[in-house]
Amino acid sequence: MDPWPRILQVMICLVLARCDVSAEKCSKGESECPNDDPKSCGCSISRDTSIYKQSGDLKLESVDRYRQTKDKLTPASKTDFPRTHGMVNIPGGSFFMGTNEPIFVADGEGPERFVRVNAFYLDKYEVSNAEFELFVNATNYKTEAETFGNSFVMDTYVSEDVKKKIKQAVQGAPWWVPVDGADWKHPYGEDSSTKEIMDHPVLHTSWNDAVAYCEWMTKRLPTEAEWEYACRGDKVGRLFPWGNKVNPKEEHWMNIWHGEFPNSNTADDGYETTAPVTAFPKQNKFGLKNMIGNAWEWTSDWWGTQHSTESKDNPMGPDRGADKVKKGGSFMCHETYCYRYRCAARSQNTPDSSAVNLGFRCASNKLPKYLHMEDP
Ligand SMILES: *[C@@H]1O[C@H](CO)[C@@H](O)[C@H](O)[C@H]1NC(C)=O
Ligand SMILES: [Ca+2]
Ligand SMILES: [Ca+2]
Repeated sequence: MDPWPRILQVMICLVLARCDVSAEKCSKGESECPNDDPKSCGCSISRDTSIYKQSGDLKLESVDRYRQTKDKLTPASKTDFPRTHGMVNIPGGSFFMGTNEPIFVADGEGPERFVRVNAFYLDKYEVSNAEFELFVNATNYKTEAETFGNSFVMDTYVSEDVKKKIKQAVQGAPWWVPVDGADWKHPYGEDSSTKEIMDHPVLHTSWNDAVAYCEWMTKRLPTEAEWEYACRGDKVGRLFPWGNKVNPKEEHWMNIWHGEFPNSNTADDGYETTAPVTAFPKQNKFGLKNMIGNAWEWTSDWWGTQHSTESKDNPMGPDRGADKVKKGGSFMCHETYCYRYRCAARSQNTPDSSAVNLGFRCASNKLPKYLHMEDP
C-alpha cells in the first residue's frame, strides 16, 4: 500500500493548524484551522507514525545499541575542524514564560507565567553537521529519516531532478514536499551533501535522534522553560533575545526569510538557507548564537497549549503527549508566514519527524568533564 495519501491527509491537517497528530480533521475548532489559512507555515508537518508502526519495523534499535556502548566512547575526540560543542553557563533565576500578547493564540504562547529555573549549561551553538558526524562515526547511529527513507524539504531548495520524482505536495503549504533520500547527510535530497556546510546546523534529525546525540555527549535536551529563559537573557517581555527591534544597529542578528514567502528569498541576512552555527552576533548576554532563526530547536517537553498561570519551579511540560515542543523558528520563517522567531513562540512535531529546517542544541546540569579540558 502506498502510504503517502494518508500521510498527506494527516499532514494537511497538521500544516493547517496545530491539530492532533492522528486527527484527520482539525481538532481545535474549525475556525482555527481554515483550509486556506495564509499564515500557515507548515511549521508542524509531522510523520504519521501509525502507518509505519503497522509495518512493525520501526524499532529504534540504533538508539538502544548506542546507549549500551556510550560509556566506552570519548566524545571529545581529536578533529581537524574547530569544535562548536562548547557550552555557556546559564545562571539560575526567574522570568515570565510565554506572553500575554500572543501572535499565535492556538500555539499556547500565553498566558505569561512566573517560572524559576535552576542554573544549567546550554550549548552556545546549534549542533553542527560536523559535531553530528563525530557521533555517527563513533556509533554508526542511523537517524530516523534514514530509516524511513525520506524527510521534508521545501521545494525551493530541491534540484529539478529531485523535483521530478516528487508526486505529492502538502495542501495549504505546497512548498513542503516529502523527499526520498533526504536526511542529515543529504539535506536537500539525494543529490545534495553537507561537504561544504559542515559548520551549519544538522537538519533532518528527529527528536529521538536529538536525544541520542545529546546523551552520547553526556548532555540532554533543554526543557522548554530552560530554552526560553536562555533565549530571553535578562530582557523582560521582549520579542527577541536582544530586544524588540528586528535589526538593531542596522545589523542582522538572525537568519530568517527575507523577501516574499514562499516565492522570493532576497537573503538580506546573507543566507538563503542555513548559516554556520557561529554566524551573527551573540544574541544576548549569555553569549548564545542563533537561538532565534537558522534551525528550529527541539526541547524535551511534550506539547500542550493550556498553561496555568501558577508560578512553577523548573517546569518540564505535560506528562505525556503526541508531539514535542520546538523553539526559535528557522531560516524559513517570515513575518507574514510563521512569525515564530520570537522567544515566546513555539511549535510542535511528533518525536520521529524530521525536516530541512529542524535541528537542536543540548543542555546539561553540569559542564561535561571533557569540556573542562578544552577551550570553550
Ligand atoms: C567521519 O568518518 C569519515 C570516514 O572515515 C571521515 O572522512 C570524516 O572526517 C569523519 N568525520 C569527522 C567529523 O570526524
Ligand atoms: Ca536568510
Ligand atoms: Ca535556532
